[in-house]
Amino acid sequence: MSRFDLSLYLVLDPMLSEPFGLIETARRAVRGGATMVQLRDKTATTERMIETGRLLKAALAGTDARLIVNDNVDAALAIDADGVHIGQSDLGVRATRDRIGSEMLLGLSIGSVTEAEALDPTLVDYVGVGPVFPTATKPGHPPAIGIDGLRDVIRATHLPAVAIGGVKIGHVGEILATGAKGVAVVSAICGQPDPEVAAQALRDAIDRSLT
Ligand code: TZP
Ligand code: MG
Repeated sequence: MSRFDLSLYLVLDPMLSEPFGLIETARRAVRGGATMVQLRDKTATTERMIETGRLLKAALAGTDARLIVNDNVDAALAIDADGVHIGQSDLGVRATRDRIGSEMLLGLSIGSVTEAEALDPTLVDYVGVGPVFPTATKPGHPPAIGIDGLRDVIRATHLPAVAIGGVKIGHVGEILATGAKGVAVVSAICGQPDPEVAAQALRDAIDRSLT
């Protein structure tokens, strides 16, 4: 396996994950075929992020799934996560890379060709592109860029890209056809009756599209 596989990227949401909890949701999703798991909690303290992140790391041990921490570099380092994911308004790509060193993965959210052209590809490992479709999971998100917008942004960068925002199983084929290496989802896994079944269905759709 290469260093990381973006094909099915789970972004955890604490509220949507309540039925099983974050750890069990992640465990089930990975059993179903999720390849990346991002701990994203906009309200948690660093202490709590670390606590949850360590449990997640233990739960994912022995799998090929990579653990990424959203925004919080201190937490990512304390957890010894595989990487950090930042947005346009976070610490900044260079400052983040300086803090995490050359080995940890760095993901960056982008939503336009301008942002794709502005990023330094020597500092970033992958991009999250979106929101592709409107979504209730991220209130106040920037306007959705659609499949055409996704294709334009992906063309403007050579970095591997994962598409995010309102992605459901029926979108997998058209998303991967833009050149995206995978789909990132919250509610299509976290909010489902069984995250493993949901992940497995996405996994099957992805594998059908990638072959
Ligand atoms: N960033 C852009 S859209 C989004 C994030 C974190 C939320 C995606 O959630 P969902 O439920 O997969 O639409
Ligand atoms: Mg952020």
